[in-house]
Amino acid sequence: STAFVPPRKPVSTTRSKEQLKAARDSAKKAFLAAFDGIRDELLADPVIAVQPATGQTWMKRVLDYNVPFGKLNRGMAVADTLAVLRGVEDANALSKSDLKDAHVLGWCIELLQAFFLVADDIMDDSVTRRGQPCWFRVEDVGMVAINDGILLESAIYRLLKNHFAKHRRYADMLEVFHEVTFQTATGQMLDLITAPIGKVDLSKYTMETYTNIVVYKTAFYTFYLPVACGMLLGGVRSTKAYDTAKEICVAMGEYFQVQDDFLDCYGAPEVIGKIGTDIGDNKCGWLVCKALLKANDAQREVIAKNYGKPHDSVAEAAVKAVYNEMDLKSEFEAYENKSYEMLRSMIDTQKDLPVGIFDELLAKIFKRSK
Ligand code: GPP
Ligand code: MG
Ligand code: MG
Ligand code: MG
Repeated sequence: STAFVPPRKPVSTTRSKEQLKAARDSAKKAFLAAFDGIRDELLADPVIAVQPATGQTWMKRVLDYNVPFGKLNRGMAVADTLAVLRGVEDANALSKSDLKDAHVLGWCIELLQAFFLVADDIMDDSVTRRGQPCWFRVEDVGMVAINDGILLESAIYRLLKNHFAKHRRYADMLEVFHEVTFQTATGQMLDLITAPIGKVDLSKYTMETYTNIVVYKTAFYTFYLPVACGMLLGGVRSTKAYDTAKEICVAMGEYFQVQDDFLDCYGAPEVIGKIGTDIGDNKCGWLVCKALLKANDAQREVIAKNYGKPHDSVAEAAVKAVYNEMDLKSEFEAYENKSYEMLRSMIDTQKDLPVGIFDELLAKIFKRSK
């Protein structure tokens, strides 16, 4: 396998902040515009099209409620990655056929994300998602949501078959979606069994356990999958390049999930679109792991008494008061700056892929508030 030769100079360095933002907005608009075609294609699927109108309408509702929302960072990262590999300014400058392919794979990733979120919200007993009730909480949905999740996942493989059955990397595409799904479900398993309802065991909440959970449940599907999809479209064959991408994406994913855990407690629900549940759900989250490293006996006692009590706002407030007392916000800020430095150096010292692939990903998440 031959090494990838990166374009000589990152093209975007000459552009102002405003120009970059305008380019990003326009790429997002194009990505969202592609969803209509994706949805219609899925509704026209031979399996769906022969069903009674009630079934077709339900499928449409599942897709429209759960897929084209959120930040869409994962989905758009496919086109961003491909643009860097092609040496063009940004996703907007890709050829029509490259952009189409990147949009299809991008929506496949957003379908995977929709599937995970529908299922995760049932398991975490969450209330809202992306500023609306979780799908399973919608009046006539309930546990039908479990099957809807399976439909969302199945839709990925309909799109892949429709668009890439003859692509030379079709098998690699299928493999990366399957592998990443397996890794994510493994992380979700660890997340759930480390947080049994009604059984609080603070000795389990260590940073080692934590890191392992988040790498599997978040990092692979959030960062490695979009980058790998862009690389497959870009014709990258070197195994080393995929390994390097994985290493950086895993580190980035860990940082991203620490942010998610911080925002679960400190984010504003109107901004993050969801109401935090980690304290009540007994989760092995970053904040509780950090708190237990610093706690004195009294603080540890408060956590032990109040952690893992679902839907108990008094208990939750008591835990949050301890977090505030320990100034975990400052701990998080320090972690955030340290992670940024570490990621920058990982990105800058590797020679297997253009730095631009990771610059954009890092820029989008550094100090994020949602
Ligand atoms: C994030 O956990 C991880 C996922 C959404 C992956 C779920 C995987 C499955 C196989 C269902 P989280 O519960 O912290 O996310 P959020 O805060 O968005 O609910
Ligand atoms: Mg969860
Ligand atoms: Mg959750
Ligand atoms: Mg969370």
